[in-house]
Amino acid sequence: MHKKERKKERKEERKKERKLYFDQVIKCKAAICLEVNKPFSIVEIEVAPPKAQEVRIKILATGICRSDDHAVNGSLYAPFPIILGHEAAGVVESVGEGVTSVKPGDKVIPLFVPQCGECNTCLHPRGNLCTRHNFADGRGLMPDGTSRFTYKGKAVHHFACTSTFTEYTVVHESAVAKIDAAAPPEKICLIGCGFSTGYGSAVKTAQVEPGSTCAVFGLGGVGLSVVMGCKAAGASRIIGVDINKDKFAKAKELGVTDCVNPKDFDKPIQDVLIEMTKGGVDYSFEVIGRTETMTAALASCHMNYGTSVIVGLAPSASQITFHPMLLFTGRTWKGAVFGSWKSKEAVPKLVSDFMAKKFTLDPLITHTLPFDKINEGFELLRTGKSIRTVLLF
Ligand code: COD
Ligand code: ZN
Repeated sequence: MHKKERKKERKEERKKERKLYFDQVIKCKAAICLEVNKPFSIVEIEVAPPKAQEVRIKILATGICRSDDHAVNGSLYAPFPIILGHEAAGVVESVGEGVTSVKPGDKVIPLFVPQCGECNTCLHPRGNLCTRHNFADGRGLMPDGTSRFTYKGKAVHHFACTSTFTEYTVVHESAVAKIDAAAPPEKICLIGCGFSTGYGSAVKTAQVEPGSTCAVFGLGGVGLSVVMGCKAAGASRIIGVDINKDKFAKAKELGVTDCVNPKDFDKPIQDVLIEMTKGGVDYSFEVIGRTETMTAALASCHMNYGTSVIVGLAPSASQITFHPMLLFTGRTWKGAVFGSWKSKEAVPKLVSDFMAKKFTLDPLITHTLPFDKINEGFELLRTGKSIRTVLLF
């Protein structure tokens, strides 16, 4: 073939490829956070097709989690403009080259803690924070260093390997799990974060045993999920600790046997719990995110054999000072993200357990709103009126 003709042919091919690419770009509605502390803007964005090993998902329902608000107000670092949201359920719209674990039409939950299945952590029987795909790297980009979102011609950042405040998102294959097609998205979206984080802290991180005594500090949505986990594990006494007494009624419904408000006492809360339990609890959980309550929860568990689990995330600049005697005398101090679950394998099982009625999510969902009312949903969270708000598309 003549050189000139070959050049022309290649040009045509590239044109076709570009056309195919733009034919596959989806224009859809998304809630963008343009700057720190600004309300969400509902705008039309472009979502590029998934590259190799990536999956494009149509989001059906997404929960609003405290960590999204931490990103809005700057206490959790996030690069702006950004599409937040990390607790959702959806359907696979298309897949990139090489994707084998999901196909178009599959119902899925995006995973903010990915599981590649091949790194040292994923291969270890216990670890769950994939070392290949760091959930907290803060770059706000896909693993290849680029974004799939465009707004007014400029790239928009991804969040926590997921970005679910949009009608369509793109995630890496390691950050999505196929679930039961019959599962109700408006409920099981909570398995993507809040529920699994709390429930797993009790049944997997602490491995609460039947007959044990537990104390849960903070009775928000995650704390209530810890309560459910303690109950499922057979705890015989569950002490709920909260400074807001309005939280006690629901906590009791879910299995809390004793409610304690630190404001009702003029001595440290650990002394109250040690007295109540004649020496301290077997397991304590800090589900507030404050360093003072983390140390109080540790001190509340029995020396010799008590275990305390940190579930809440403290402000990034904070440090803890505590007397080494607290650990020297035998207590164990642990922490966990996403309830220690290996996400890709555990999430489908948790959904099956929900379908088999092994636990309920209804008590956690206090509000359901259309996606456009996202700012209203965040106000409900900030004013303490909601446990979880689920946004529907
Ligand atoms: N003593 C007792 N109770 C308190 C105190 C106190 N000093 N201060 C606040 N509380 C109570 C509040 O009244 C409230 O009821 C509860 O503590 C906190 O509940 P919420 O509703 O604010 O929060 P949750 O349950 O939705 O989430 C709490 C976390 C601490 C888990 C969350 O904020 C967090 O830190 N998340 C990051 C940890 C993580 O793993 N996240 C996964 C990705 S999101
Ligand atoms: Zn979350």
